[in-house]
Amino acid sequence: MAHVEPAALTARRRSWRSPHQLFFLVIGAFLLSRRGVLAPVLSVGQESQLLQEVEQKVKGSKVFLVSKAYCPFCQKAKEVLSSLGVAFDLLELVDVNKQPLVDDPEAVLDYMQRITGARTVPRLFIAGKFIGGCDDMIHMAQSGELQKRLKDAGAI
Ligand SMILES: N[C@@H](CCC(=O)N[C@@H](CS)C(=O)NCC(=O)O)C(=O)O
Repeated sequence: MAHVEPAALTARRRSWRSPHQLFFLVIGAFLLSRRGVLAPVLSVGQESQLLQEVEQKVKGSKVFLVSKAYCPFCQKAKEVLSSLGVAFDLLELVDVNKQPLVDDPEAVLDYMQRITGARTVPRLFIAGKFIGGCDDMIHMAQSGELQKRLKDAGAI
């Protein structure tokens, strides 16, 4: 005679097996991540924390400049802002030797590409609005438009 397992017993077996499966899944993911196999996936959280901070600066700062320390256009942009007496938030992605100063400069540049249409530096934001790069800043300063935007933002 065929042995028929009561439905309640089968259900219990299924339910005690799933925590074990979950356990092995977590251990497996942990081991793979230590070997670097899942590193690109698991680092997304970290990377997005940086981008969240950048987004906060873009939206929350009166004046926010994304820069690379070795870049002559960025140095000019900083000079323009300083000559107008503006205190600004500065994000230096790399130092004068092109060494990274943040976890992932490329991710920030990708984000700049997404929100401003280009990944060159400098990128200037006033009151949450993208203004332009160095050439734009110089032209706007010559016409007085930059000073107006800064005044409207309460930055000067
Ligand atoms: N015409 C641009 C020039 C900016 C520029 O070329 N910046 C360089 C760094 S000095 C850059 O970002 N190059 C692209 C790259 O490094 O990926 C401006 O006025 O902002």
